[in-house]
Amino acid sequence: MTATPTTPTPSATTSTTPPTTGTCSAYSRIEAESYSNQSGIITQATSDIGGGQNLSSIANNDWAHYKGVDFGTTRATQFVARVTSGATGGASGLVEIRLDSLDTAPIGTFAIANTGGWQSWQTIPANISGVTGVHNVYVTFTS
Ligand SMILES: [Ca+2]
Repeated sequence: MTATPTTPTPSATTSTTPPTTGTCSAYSRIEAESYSNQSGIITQATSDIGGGQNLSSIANNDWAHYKGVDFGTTRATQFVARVTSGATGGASGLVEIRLDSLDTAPIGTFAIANTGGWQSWQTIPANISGVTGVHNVYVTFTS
């Protein structure tokens, strides 16, 4: 199994006014390690901007869950993540974003290939399918 350490930071972007309600705004930075629950993931110190921690040891079928993320009333159409990967041999990981259940169809996906090292951070945007309201966000990993 190929480990693909990545640190998605679920934060939607839009040109509209951010919402002010909900347990956690989709329009502010959400630290990946602030998950409510997860499977297969560990946290470690990060060299990314701002320090703190990142998710690590991410492998196939691992996931992280973020409770009560408020997307507001205007459709959010982009998800932006900070990621890094030192995977070699052309290996890449697929990140899928789901709402409210691990079994729902993804609202957005993006792939992560080698970024130049395991602490070589890049910002990756992904389109999402117009999300409003408060949701439990699941980020799942396939490699
Ligand atoms: Ca972090």
